[in-house]
Amino acid sequence: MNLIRPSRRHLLRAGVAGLATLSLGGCKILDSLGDPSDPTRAIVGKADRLTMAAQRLLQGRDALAPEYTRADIVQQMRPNGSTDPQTGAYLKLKPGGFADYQLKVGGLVASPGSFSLADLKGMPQRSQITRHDCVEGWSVIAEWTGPQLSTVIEKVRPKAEARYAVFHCYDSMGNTLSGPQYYYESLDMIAAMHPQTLLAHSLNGALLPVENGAPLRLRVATQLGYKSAKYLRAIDFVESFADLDGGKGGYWEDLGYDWYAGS
Ligand SMILES: Nc1nc2c(c(=O)[nH]1)N[C@H]1C(S)=C(S)[C@@H](COP(=O)(O)O)O[C@H]1N2
Ligand SMILES: [Mo]
Repeated sequence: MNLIRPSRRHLLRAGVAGLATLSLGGCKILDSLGDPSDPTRAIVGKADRLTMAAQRLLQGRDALAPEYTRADIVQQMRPNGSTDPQTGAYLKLKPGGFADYQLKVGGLVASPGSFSLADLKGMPQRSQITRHDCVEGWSVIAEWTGPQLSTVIEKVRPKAEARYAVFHCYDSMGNTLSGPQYYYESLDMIAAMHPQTLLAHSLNGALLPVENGAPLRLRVATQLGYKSAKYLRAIDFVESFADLDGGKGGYWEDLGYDWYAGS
């Protein structure tokens, strides 16, 4: 703690005070997970009270999200946002059961690559049962399986200038003057390399249904639901996302949500 400068110490104290007064008031939690007043469970709104720096200092940058058991999976993953993309490229892939799917990974990397589902399934796999918290005030526990994003990152080898991974999706959220508004998200390298950040192809032991992001979605166990981009098309490593769409690093961020959605 003696590394913390006074300004940050002040910030931290404010953060801890915020934590102590958190509650889940107004939130509908679908899963019954014990005592809702336990501050480690209170997620909605926490990102507003703690800055990313303070939270990472408090928890450690590799702090793990809680993992659960199969007995804690009490319902299906509730689909939200896009549930049936209608863009041309997606509709071309879907009838063949996504057999021709390729995840393109490029940008500021030494070795750009394209990965089929077989490639991704051939990498070391991780299954984790974690809670998904949507800012709308609901949570669901589900089991996600796929390679860690870090495995793919090690293959493409981002250059030193790469600061963010940007995730481009197949689904359009509507149209703008310059064309479809595709869903997108971004993570910094710490979150991208986190052991619980997965490229998930399976949900609760079965292939990912279309409504939950088939054939591949990002699963960020340590942050709120909107960071877990579904229908992944490409991952691009960039130095800055300021010139991308609304410039805030994600579809919902452009509409005002926090970029760092630590939970
Ligand atoms: N491509 C894409 N990813 C997305 C969304 C979306 O609309 N499009 N919605 C986000 C939000 S707000 C949530 S809560 C989760 C919902 O995931 P689910 O449909 O599997 O429950 O996906 C996130 N990722
Ligand atoms: Mo959400």
